[in-house]
Amino acid sequence: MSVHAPVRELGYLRVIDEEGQVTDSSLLPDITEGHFKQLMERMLFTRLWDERAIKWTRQGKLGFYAPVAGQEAAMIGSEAALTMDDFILPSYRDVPQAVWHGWPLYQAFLYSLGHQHGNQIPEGVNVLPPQIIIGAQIVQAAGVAMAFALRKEKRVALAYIGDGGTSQGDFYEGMNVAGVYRLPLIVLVQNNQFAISVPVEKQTAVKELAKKAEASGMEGIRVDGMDVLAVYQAVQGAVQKAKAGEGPTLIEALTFRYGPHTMSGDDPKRYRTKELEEDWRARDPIIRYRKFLHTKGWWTEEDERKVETKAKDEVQAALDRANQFPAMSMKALASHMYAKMPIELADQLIRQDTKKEVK
Ligand SMILES: Cc1ncc(C[n+]2csc(CCOP(=O)(O)OP(=O)(O)O)c2C)c(N)n1
Repeated sequence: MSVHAPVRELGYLRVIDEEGQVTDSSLLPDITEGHFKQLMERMLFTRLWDERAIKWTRQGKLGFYAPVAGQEAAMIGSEAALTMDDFILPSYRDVPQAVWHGWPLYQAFLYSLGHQHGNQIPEGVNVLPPQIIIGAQIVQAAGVAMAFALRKEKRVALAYIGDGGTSQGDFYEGMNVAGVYRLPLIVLVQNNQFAISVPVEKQTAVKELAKKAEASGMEGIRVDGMDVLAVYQAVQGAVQKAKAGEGPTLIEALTFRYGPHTMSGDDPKRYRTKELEEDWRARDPIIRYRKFLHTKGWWTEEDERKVETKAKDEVQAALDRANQFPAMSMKALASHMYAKMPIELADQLIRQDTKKEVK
């Protein structure tokens, strides 16, 4: 069983504490009341959507699903610090950021159902399909950032990766290129403490993942990933720096996923203690941010109800729309991959068709 240093003993950027109290008012982002509220609306919507998606996966209404509860501050705070012109490269868990950045929710459900239309990101939406290959998005993100630099466009690429992903070769390769060419890249590491069942201290020897930035000659920042304002501030600073031509940043957000790794049979009880889970739940990003908004007088029961109704309706409507798509054929899975279908694959498809006829 893993032993973790309590997060509060480690050095990191934090704007509000667990009680919603501001730690240092000079750290508060310079944004409007509406913008402060929007962070709450999006985190709450995401939590409710996650609850539905978990339920629907259990009922067989969705396919692949990676729960996000606990990580909303890291996800929503980082996306909110971008402009829609900036580019997001998500991993399989980073569906909320991709959706808030313009990927239609019904397509996210089609992705979950394994339908190819899910990954056909609409023209003008600056998001790549969620990456399943751990670490591969960091190399791609360095490429996207290089394109922005070559075209002299004031845009950044933001790539998401987990703690486990920072042990992959692709992570180091992408970081190295970004560092040496001073590319407008932000790598946001959501350190949720586990790579499936492997605790972070068992898969990498460095204590602070932010230090992995040093080897690439880039700045590394550590933030409280349960504090949406800390994440927002760190990413916004990194965006400004990148757009001023001052290079890439690695941000490590300390967070926790409450649920299983994915809905495909993972049981966190086998590798995490109840105490550890309770310790992290006490830092919940939504509860603490709600307290902060209450002290400002910016959040009411009515605001809460409105988001609940909106989430319920929109998430259901998105699933209904996804369900209207005709199921994909086995042939469609392979047909667009090759100019000339390999004989083994053609053979399998013929057998598949014959099996159906026999039934
Ligand atoms: C290259 C590669 N190796 C292994 C896997 C199998 N795999 C899927 S998720 C995962 C753990 C990733 O953990 P982490 O990077 O911490 O991200 P998290 O799921 O916690 O968000 C692994 C090993 C994979 N998808 N790709």
